Amino acid sequence: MSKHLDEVKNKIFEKNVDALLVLNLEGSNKITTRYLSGFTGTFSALLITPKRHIIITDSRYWVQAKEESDFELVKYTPPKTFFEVVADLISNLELRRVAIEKERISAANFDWFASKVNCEFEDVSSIIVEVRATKSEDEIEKMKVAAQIAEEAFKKMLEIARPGIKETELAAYMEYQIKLLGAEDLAFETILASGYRGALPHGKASEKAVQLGEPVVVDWGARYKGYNSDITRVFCIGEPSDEVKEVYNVVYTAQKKARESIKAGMTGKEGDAIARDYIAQCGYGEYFGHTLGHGLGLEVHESPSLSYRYEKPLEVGQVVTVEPGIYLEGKFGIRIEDDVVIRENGCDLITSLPRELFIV
Ligand SMILES: [Mn+2]
Repeated sequence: MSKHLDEVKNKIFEKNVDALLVLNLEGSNKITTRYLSGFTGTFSALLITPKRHIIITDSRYWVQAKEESDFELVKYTPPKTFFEVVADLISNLELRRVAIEKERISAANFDWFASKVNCEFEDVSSIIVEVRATKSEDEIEKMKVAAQIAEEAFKKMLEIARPGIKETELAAYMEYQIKLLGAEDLAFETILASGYRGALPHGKASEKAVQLGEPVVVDWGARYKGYNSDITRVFCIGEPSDEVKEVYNVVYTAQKKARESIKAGMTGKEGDAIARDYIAQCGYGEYFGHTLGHGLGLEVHESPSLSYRYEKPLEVGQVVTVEPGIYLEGKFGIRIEDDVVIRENGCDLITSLPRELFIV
């Protein structure tokens, strides 16, 4: 049995519930399903009691479920419906209080299902999010591979960069490399924005041609065995202007200060303030509009947060991005992003690509 499943069960069964039900409707809860059972399909339910671990799925997934998971498989075929099978199990096992993640099911599906079964539900979304935030060394190893694949693909993309090439061509080439290098998928849609478009923090690659000397912001990642990397670097084809260099140095120093100070016990808000205060001192405070970083793992944005709104202390083993940026509308944008693991006295880098401005 997986260590994650053990941890989640310990926390949930303290809540005086009889079972945990993980409903994964058209992929609505692939994350928890994979985390607890190993199953990666898009239609299933997990029913977990202190003694039994059951996976319910249809014929599309029977073979896959047996291969990926050691859960006991309950098959169903027409005329039985998915919800009927789940409801029957709940009543046969005499489950009175069932834990569920309300965040991972639509309000309509929940109301409908709750009306068909005779039990109470307890929302445990936040418990599972919390357990997932702290990574094991095994998860961190997967995240390192996800980072290495992404970094290698970026370097290959730089080899084909030349003035006049479209953002979309560079992004497509890099995404192709990510898949060739063994990623199961991209972590998210690649952001690749040159010149004035770099001032859009989430500007996805467009038909715009890259010009000599303008900074190109690239924010990309790979997914490996479920775990994501999330990196941002900036490159220029030829020498950039002095203004670009100046802004780059401010972001570089802000990011370095944050990376060198963040450690367990510091709150997300305190972490965010390290970079934010430095950028403000340099006169660019109003141009850093987003938070310093976010948790990273099976999802690209998860708990915890390096944010002025997050007042909880960071914990050993949590993985976060550190990504200050400055965006000058109509001119250009600069962001530098790395992924780090929180440790007792500091943090360890997962990413290893140089952080200086790349000039090709
Ligand atoms: Mn990010």
